[in-house]
Amino acid sequence: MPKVIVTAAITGAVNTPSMSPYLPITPQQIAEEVVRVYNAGAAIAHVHVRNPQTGQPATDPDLYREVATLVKQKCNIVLCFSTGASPQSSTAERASVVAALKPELASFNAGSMNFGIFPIAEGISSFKFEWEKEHLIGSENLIFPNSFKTLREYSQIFAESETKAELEVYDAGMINNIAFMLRRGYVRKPIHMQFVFGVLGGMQPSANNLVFQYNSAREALGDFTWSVCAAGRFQYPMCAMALAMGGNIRVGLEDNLYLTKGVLAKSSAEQVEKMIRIAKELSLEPATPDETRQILGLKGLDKVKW
Ligand code: KMH
Ligand code: ZN
Repeated sequence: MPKVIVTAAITGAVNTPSMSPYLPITPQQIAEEVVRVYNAGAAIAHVHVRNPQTGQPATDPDLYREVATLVKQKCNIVLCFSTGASPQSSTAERASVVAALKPELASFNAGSMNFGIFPIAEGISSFKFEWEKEHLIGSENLIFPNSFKTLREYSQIFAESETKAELEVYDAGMINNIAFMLRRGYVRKPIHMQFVFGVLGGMQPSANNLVFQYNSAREALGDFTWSVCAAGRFQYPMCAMALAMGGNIRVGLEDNLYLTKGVLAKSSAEQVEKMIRIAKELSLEPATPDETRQILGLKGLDKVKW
């Protein structure tokens, strides 16, 4: 049967502790979640880290190392660290995890954009931690910076670390940025992209937009591997569309806190199980981590620094 790569985005940097008691915060909690999604059939865990006391998004490579070391004792899942981190972090801080730990795979955001998460604050009556309100409200005036200089600098860090880029694409113009990076040799084929839908400031989730992104990428880049993620309730339908189109999928509490309408997911693993049920109905099998390494051309777990 054809294989589908299922990624679980464990915690992210958008959602805050007041939104769900199930959001993993400490390295221990994050690592336990990674093992849960592995057991549910995910081949990649997309990992952000947080301040263990407050849950505030963090970039400290030592926190990532703690997660990775705990995970390695239990399973061989592919770890995809975030260099998006939180849009509030500096670009140098965001990339520090790649230079320090040299992971097999890491996110690489393919352009700058508005990144509005302030409307989420309207639905929250009380905050557990002081930082949460400003984190959300402040995003009204926030640009997620990924200038061409940053793209060039990140490319160099990724190349030196032999880390494959998972190129995050939120908008049609970012496909053009990737074409530019290919022409300049910043990135090399085969390239892997994550089409992201539903961020306020990026493309909104719809069948038309997914087909448009896919066709635009084919026209501009030729061959590539790809995956889809979408914010909130669009997570499942957009992933289902990706499955039908031969793409890979990402679920997880980073993108959506719910399992069904009004029911919080107790773990990203529940979302993985749900999408794998749907995939199997479509005669698709989840790829194992080692099959994923082969499909994406990753360097292997023996070449990481943890
Ligand atoms: N936060 C998501 C919308 C990253 O971590 O670099 C996309 C993402 C990017 O996961
Ligand atoms: Zn992320």
